Amino acid sequence: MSYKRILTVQDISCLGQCSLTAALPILSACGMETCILPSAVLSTHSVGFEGYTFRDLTEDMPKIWAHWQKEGIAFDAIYTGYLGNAEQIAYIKQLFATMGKPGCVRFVDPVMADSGVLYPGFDENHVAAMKELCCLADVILPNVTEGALLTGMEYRETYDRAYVEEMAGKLAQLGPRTVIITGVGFTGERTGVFVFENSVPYYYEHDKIETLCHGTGDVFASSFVGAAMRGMPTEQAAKLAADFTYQCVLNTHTDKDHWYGVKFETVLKDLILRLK
Ligand code: PXL
Repeated sequence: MSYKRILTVQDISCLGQCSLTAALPILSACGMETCILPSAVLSTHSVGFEGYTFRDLTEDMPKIWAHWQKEGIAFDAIYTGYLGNAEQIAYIKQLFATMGKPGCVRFVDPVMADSGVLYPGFDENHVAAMKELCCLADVILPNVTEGALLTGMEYRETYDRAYVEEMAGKLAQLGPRTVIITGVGFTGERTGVFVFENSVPYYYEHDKIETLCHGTGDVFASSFVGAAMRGMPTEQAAKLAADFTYQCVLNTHTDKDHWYGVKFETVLKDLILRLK
């Protein structure tokens, strides 16, 4: 496997085991040189905490990559997660156009909503901007809520395979070659990922652990991107990332004080073994 250089653009939630504080260690464990472009610095993530700080880094973003351009830096992949505002999303379009090596893979996790509701601070303008970004991606990784927002479909808590297939088809029409919808469960006891690549569907499920565990989407997306960039076929990488995320939740859910994040650190060694 050749040594790949990835850029990931997301916030730093100083406490919360999500976004960059999850992506950086997970991608590094996958053997990637991982460069970061922080979109904002928050004291904690925005779900379940009150009064968190938010330092917007929008202005710094183009200055940071202007320096990289002077240094002749380019990336094998660019992976975006939580972005603080629509202006940042517009910057990512420029980044996609200018900072990739030939064949650069563009992964967009359109982090903006869960369980039927938008995260604090986001509105329909954010959704519209995120939709435009998805049109430029090779791979997108929405959850069911984000999929509904991006396609204009009704959000449903329970649904059948036809609903998810329709959503995946509509998302693929935006442009990405690969659509991965996370948190897809057809019964209360099971959950999984629905992959739609070149119009071919693949569903992988495992037991659902009844818990509110924040940050699972970031753990899934980061381990998927790492595995895929090692050259693993999409279905296999999605299965590996789903299994790893499940293992992280198993490792966390009995600790009731740890509601705000996923304890992935103590099982990172298993991610490395899974990649072999
Ligand atoms: O895990 C996604 C995420 C990332 N960053 C921030 C968030 C969230 C989800 O709530 O609030 C700041």
